[in-house]
Amino acid sequence: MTKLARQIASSSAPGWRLALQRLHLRVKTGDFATGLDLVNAIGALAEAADHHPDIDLRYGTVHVALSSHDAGGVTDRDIALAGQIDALLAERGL
Ligand code: H2B
Repeated sequence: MTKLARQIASSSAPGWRLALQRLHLRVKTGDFATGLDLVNAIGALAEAADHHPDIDLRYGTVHVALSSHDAGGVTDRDIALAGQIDALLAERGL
């Protein structure tokens, strides 16, 4: 198991799953406005980090996928942003 796979499997990014070379998280937001607000907050983190997730906003859910395009897979930059997104969700009780 690689170091990164161990990090994903342990506590670095709980709730996230690894598939197709990306880290995925589905967040239940309950309504569109809460999801939109979350997308904006994740966008601000992404701009600050210069690292940008793919985000799918639906009425009651937001799906976030993280990978490093230049590396063609998951790197420490994705793990770091996943951690920041987790902190955001905890602040918001999501
Ligand atoms: N975001 C993601 N997810 N992967 C990247 O490789 C990436 C990025 N590269 N945001 C950044 C921007 C790069 O284009 C700039 C030049 O740093």
